[in-house]
Amino acid sequence: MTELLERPGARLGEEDLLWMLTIRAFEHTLLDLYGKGLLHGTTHTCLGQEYVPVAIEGLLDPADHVFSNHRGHGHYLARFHDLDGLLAEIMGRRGAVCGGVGGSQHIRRDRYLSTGVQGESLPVAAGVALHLKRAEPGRLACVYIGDGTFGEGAVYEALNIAALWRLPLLVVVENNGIAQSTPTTAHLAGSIAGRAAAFGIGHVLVDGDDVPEIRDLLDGPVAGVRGGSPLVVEFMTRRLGPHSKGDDTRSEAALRLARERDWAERCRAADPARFDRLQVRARALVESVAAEVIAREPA
Ligand SMILES: Cc1ncc(C[n+]2csc(CCOP(=O)(O)OP(=O)(O)O)c2C)c(N)n1
Repeated sequence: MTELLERPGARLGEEDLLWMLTIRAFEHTLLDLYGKGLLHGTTHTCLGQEYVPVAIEGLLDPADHVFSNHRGHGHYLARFHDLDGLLAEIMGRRGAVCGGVGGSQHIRRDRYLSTGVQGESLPVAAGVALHLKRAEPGRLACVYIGDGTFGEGAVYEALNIAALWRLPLLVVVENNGIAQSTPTTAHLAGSIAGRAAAFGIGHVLVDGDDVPEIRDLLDGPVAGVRGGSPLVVEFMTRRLGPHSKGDDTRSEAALRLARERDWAERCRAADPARFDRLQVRARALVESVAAEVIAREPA
């Protein structure tokens, strides 16, 4: 099922756009802090993919479980709107959501868990989905993975059991066309849709970035997940930044193509005054949070 969306931005709510822009500002700030030597370890930004968790969160309930991956800042922020807890976690400062021991990739909070180990979360999410089916019918487990993670065998064990036991498992695939430095065309035989079909699992392709349209498209299928029909939703998206900090191996032409397809360009074109106003707000918010967190004591 493909939806090509015509006028992204026209129906986008102010709060959703604000959070898409805030996540973007947060990610740019992280790269900036790295450049200044103020951040250590690694981090993977979701630049270009911010609309995915914002759209998905609109379909979830706080009582649903969310499992995130190495590129998870947007997943966390779209769910909790907690800029300072996450930045403090990444910087190892007081007020960090996991006391500063999890860092960028390993966050645990309420019904949210992320891991930097590719594919690790799928069997865990399937187990939680089984628990929800028994103990809290109507809730679901949502797990975000990248296209490259279809190279992990654990993904198929989880899909098999999810289909067999009719688990409320929602797999959100952020297919950004590349896994670190390997293009999807060089690592994935067949298709993600074909792999879901092999297990009798439904698949929805989202080939657009208009948040209200995406929610309209997914509303029915996600209700089906709650009733025990596991689902793979594949977003055709793009990574605007490097894999982590400065490691982008793509050609200039490929990068230009990704930038041309950036949701932000179309949102700006739809309503430049609103876009600019919210972008100023988002940047100011992140800037003030960053200044405050940098000044904190170590966690
Ligand atoms: C089991 C495992 N193998 C290798 C890695 C190193 N690694 C981190 S991210 C990544 C690529 C992931 O690609 P994809 O799933 O497409 O997600 P994307 O980075 O594009 O968001 C790799 C190989 C890892 N984290 N875990």
